[in-house]
Amino acid sequence: MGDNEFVVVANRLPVDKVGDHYEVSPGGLVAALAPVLRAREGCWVGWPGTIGETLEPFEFGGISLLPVALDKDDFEGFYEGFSNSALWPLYHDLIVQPEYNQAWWDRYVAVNRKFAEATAKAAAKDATVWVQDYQLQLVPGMLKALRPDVTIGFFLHIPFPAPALFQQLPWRDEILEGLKGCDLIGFQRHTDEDNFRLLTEEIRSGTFPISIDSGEIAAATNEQVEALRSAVGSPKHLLLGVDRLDYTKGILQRLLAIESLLEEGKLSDIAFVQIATPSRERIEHYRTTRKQVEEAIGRINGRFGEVGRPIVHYVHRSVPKEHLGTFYAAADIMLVTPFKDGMNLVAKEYVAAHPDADGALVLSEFAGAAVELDQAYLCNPFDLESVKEAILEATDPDPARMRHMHDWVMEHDVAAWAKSFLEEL
Ligand code: GDG
Repeated sequence: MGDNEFVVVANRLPVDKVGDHYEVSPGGLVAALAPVLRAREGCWVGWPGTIGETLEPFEFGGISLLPVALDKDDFEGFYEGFSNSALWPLYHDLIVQPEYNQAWWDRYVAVNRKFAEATAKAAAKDATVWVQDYQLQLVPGMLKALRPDVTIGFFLHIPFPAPALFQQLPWRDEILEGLKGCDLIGFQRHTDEDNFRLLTEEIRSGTFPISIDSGEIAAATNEQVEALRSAVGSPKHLLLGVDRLDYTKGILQRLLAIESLLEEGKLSDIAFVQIATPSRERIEHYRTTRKQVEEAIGRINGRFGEVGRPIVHYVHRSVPKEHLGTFYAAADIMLVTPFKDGMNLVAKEYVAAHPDADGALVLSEFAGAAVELDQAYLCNPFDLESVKEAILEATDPDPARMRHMHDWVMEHDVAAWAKSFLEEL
């Protein structure tokens, strides 16, 4: 038993190794939880992101971090394998075929046990523990067995599938048993919660749509915005996409919609900036997606670009947070077109970056964000015509719609999200 009154358990610690030292990775989750962790003698249990490295607990920005070591087999079986090649596609409604593999499952169990044991050691008597996301669904059950005194919350950041899909999973009973160890399970949308409740009503559940640190979206100056717009040829309409390069995000679909609009002559004088952060690059489906996206970009530029004036400006790197703010502010139309997404924070970040109510958001109905941001130009990414229509509508936006969404996002930030979950717990 430890002395931490509040423990956050997540696959990743909120740090990244830069050279030979660690830096805090500035995500919304850490921004929301840091004050709670500081106020309540808390710690964060997670993997530091380096394979095969065993680290001692360390302190960062007033938060104690408790590293869980993963070796190469853990990384491949638990992370790339079971979490991202079985659970991820299954929970996103089979956009690609999940792969069910016994050895990966065994690693998933073993790694969840490591996390549960580390948490059991760190938590004070009667502590509150908050477990995050699909990689750690067995932790609540394992932890409850080790430490019946602690109160356990669980939040699922990604969608929860309909029972007919969930039941494909060879280890569906074990996952449900694992989740039943918690005292409260939280989902992004009511539909996710409803899907879960069709399987069991034994645990308390709730819907808590996650948000962003709305006040922290880097403000951009007029000079920065102008410099960016002129760098892409001062187009009439600047379109933007910002995503991890993941097959759930519908990047190819938005490219095809733009290509088709250009072909039909319905759209002209545009530039499209697509920032696609490298993600899970050793997994085959991610490589295929990248190939298709890059092929489409090449084709579109070849067909419709001019020398020195391409249509699509493609960045396959991570961009510093401060620069993202400039991209958001400069974009006339933000394209968020996932086939399925738990929430999609990019949509909320774009809205937060438009205090003057300019700009327009094209948003998939299948993103969790569409529930709150219902004033966006909504589309169905499975229907190319619907994406095209939404883009055309967004070329002449109604500022009242952005105003409404901006006010909503500023008020419902990630701190409010964390507070509502923890109060319910
Ligand atoms: C999962 C769920 C749910 C992106 N590129 C860069 C960069 N980003 C930042 C964005 C945003 C975050 O990454 C991405 O968050 P999303 O919510 O859009 O998507 P996932 O990564 O799939 O997140 C999702 C989320 O968990 C939270 O619950 O909303 O549904 O899938 O904050 O700004 N940040 C920087 N450079 C980049 O190039 N600095």
